[in-house]
Amino acid sequence: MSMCVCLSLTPILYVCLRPQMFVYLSFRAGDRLLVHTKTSADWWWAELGGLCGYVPSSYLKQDVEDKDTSEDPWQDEEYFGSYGTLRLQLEMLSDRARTEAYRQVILANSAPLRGKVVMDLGCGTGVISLFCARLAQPKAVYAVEASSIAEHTETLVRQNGCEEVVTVFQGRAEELELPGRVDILISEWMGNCLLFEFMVESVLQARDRWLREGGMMWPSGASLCLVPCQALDYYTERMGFWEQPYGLDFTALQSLAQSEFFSRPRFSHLLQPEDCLATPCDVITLDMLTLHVTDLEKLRGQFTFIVEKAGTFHGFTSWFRVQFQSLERDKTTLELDTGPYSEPTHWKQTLFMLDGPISLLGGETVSGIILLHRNPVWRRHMTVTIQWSISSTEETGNCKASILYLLGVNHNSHLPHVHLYPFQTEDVECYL
Ligand code: GJV
Repeated sequence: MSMCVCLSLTPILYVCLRPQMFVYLSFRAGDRLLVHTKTSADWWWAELGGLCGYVPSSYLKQDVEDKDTSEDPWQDEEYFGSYGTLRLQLEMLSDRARTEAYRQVILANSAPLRGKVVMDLGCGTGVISLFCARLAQPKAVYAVEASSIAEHTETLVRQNGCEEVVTVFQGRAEELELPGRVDILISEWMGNCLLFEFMVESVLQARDRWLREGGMMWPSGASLCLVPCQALDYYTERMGFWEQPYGLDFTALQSLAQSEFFSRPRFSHLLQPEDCLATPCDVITLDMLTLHVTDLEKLRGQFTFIVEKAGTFHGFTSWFRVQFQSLERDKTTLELDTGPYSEPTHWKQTLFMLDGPISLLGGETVSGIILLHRNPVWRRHMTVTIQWSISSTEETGNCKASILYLLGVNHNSHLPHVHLYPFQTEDVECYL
């Protein structure tokens, strides 16, 4: 295991000197633990193999030889390394719904954009900056990009005759000096489940440094959406398979299959509208002008779904919507919706499977909370917890369960690390 700076605390790697069993977190001599919090002089909150618990501090000594302590909690090398490839740039550019949404925003605001200074954070190949220069008449566009793709962006700007207006700045937005403040900060920062990758932090920091008083953020708002759903095909493919493959009974593998396949969210799930068991709702909404970086540590949402038709409840699906407020008063706000009722995007949707399917009747309610807990160590990752209960209108039954997920899996397989940070039940309960 490896670690780095976590919030104001500095997790340090320790080596266990003597065996110690079952005192909160069990560990053995030689185990290397990640210490999150030195709760008291005697008891520390630590993590081992994805599990957290209290450990007696006297049994630990600091592992001074840990080479990994220098590992970057932002994983910038692999993060920007992957965005330097055309594979990812192509994936984003060829996402018509996404790219067209930004083009429409610029087109609809072409008149008020005249003479304005725009910052395009994470411009990639510069497509949004080029839309600005071509479709409106801004005074200047600062196209900021940290990955090596920026070396080509400059050429594209010249080839499209926009060099008078668009200036490319290669580097991390946090470390750059711009010529001055901007009127509009535009960025396509959204990840799976809206926040994964946490590029939003870079956007908020840039806002506080470079956006002039009264300036506009695009997107101006964002929301995370959720719906209870059926996922019969996925369930059958991963669980049903073990029932009688080639006439044999492999059901003994089903619990293993459940923990292997369903203990992580399924990214790139395409939810069919008919598999929604209720009307989707926004569980978390963000105002990009007022949101603080510290708000991102723990976000909480509530939901109550009324089941619209009888069906099998396999899990929850989530996605996001972002809004682009007009620069002109009373003009319509445009929106990019990545949900099942809109044109599919490269994000698709994210499916969280339950331990097992549950039959639902029309009129029953599924209510609960969703928590997004940002990983204190790996800053581009988070844990999603959904705690829910079902109650029928006749109030004949009530069941409750929680599912714990970590979004620390490969995103388009360009983040090779998998870092488990299980959510503590106490954390959930203090929010109830
Ligand atoms: N500074 C400059 N460029 C960045 C930064 C940053 N702090 N963070 C990300 N990028 N919607 N999840 C760039 C990154 O290299 C990539 O080209 C683009 O922004 C991300 C766009 C889509 N990712 C997303």
